[in-house]
Amino acid sequence: MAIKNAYLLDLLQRVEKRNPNEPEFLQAVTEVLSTLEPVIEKRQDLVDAGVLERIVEPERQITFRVPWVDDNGKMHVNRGYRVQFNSAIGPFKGGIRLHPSVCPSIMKFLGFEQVFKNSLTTLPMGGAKGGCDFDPKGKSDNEIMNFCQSFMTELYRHIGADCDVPAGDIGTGAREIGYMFGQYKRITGQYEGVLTGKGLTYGGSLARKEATGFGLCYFTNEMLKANGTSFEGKTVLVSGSGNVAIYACQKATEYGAKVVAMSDSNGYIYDKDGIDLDAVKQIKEVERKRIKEYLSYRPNAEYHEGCKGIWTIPCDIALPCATQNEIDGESAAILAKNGCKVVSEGANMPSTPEAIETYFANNMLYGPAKAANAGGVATSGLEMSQNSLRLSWSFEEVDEKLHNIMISIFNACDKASKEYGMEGNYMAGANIAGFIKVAEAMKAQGNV
Ligand code: NDP
Ligand code: 2IT
Repeated sequence: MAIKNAYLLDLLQRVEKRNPNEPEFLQAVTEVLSTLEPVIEKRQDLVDAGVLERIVEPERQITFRVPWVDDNGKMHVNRGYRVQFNSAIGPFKGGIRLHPSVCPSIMKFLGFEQVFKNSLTTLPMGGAKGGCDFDPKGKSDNEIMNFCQSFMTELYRHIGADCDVPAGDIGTGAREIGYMFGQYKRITGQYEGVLTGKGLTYGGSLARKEATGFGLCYFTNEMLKANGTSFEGKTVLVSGSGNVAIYACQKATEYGAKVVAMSDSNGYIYDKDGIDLDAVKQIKEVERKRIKEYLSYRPNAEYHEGCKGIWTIPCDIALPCATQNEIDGESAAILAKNGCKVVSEGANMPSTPEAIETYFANNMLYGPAKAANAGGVATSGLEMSQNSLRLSWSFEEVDEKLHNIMISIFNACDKASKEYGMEGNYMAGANIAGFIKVAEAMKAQGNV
């Protein structure tokens, strides 16, 4: 959507000038600002309070050296980050990404989006993101531990249960969180809920592992229901085969859909009989191998090199659960041409602006990441509550709270889209609903 409002255009130009060479960050800011025009027109008070100028600038960004020694005694140096974007509605909160592509632009787009996403959860969490350009692939457990300890040896001074609570993201799962938690405790002497996604024996929450994928399907199910349809009998593509993808596949299947494809960064599998999720869990969660190993469990399935081809498989519903910009305009056009009616985002910003335009031009239902994948961080919020209470809730209890949060997120997006004259545009609804709560809190707290 093009920005017409002069104030928003000027603000965007200032952001572009101040953040050159940060294409992902500018993409995320442009998308949000393009949907805020009707809010700005009604709420001059928020403009006067300088809320918008402040919301596009992180409160604090930390960059640090992460030296670690591999199993052969060789020293490596990576670069670590924590971008503490906004703490208006609660302590900073957001994941840690370990991937060679990690850079300031990616950290900042993720931190920026987290502000609005966390606001939508209804829980008191500000937005942040962190990470490192470290590649966990092919590293031994010992190397992963050495790396995580070094990373935390700097990060610990910037975080805390009431200040900033990191969690998992790409490349950071329960193993990494465990090593980081151990190092935090060792340095500070504090046993506190400073990280979420912890193991169940030391303060983790049941259902956190499943939460993003399950939440994505709970949100999508509400969106489908509101538009007179359901998952039942639908053919679904799920990209990725990591934490989010696996549990999205599981819940979509439980809802009566048939997931026929999954992927990793090397290629994708197509199983017309429906994905055997036990095989995927064994390959990815236990053996940490490549998705092409799936053929040794299901010889009749197909494997294709290259991850983009997954979007050429005919489907009713696409659930991108791998990474940013994985669906471009060309892939979106192929999805539409093949009859895909729904795209709902498990990954953060998986659709390029051209892809999003294509969804709207083809009247597809579009579940935007900030709303659709908020179940992970929402359940992190529930883990924080359990840690503070020094209690733990049953799987059913957490799952029910997660389900209710996802229903309320869908309703908030739907309501805001109607109130601001963009009915059915859940992207605008999510941005507006997420923005208003944070903006009110920023205004109330003065010019900090
Ligand atoms: P994992 O590390 O568990 O899995 C990531 C998956 O995506 C892997 O299959 C990986 O393949 C693939 N992938 C990663 N980078 C690329 C790339 N550049 N190109 C192609 N494929 C890629 O991460 P998660 O499942 O936790 O995260 C997936 C997405 O969901 C991310 O966008 C993340 O930000 C988002 N998300 C995660 C949440 C969580 O709670 N974990 C919450 C909300 C959003 P390979 O193994 O080959 O690298
Ligand atoms: O992008 C995300 O919302 C996450 N990676 C989860 C963050 C969290 O704090 O649980």
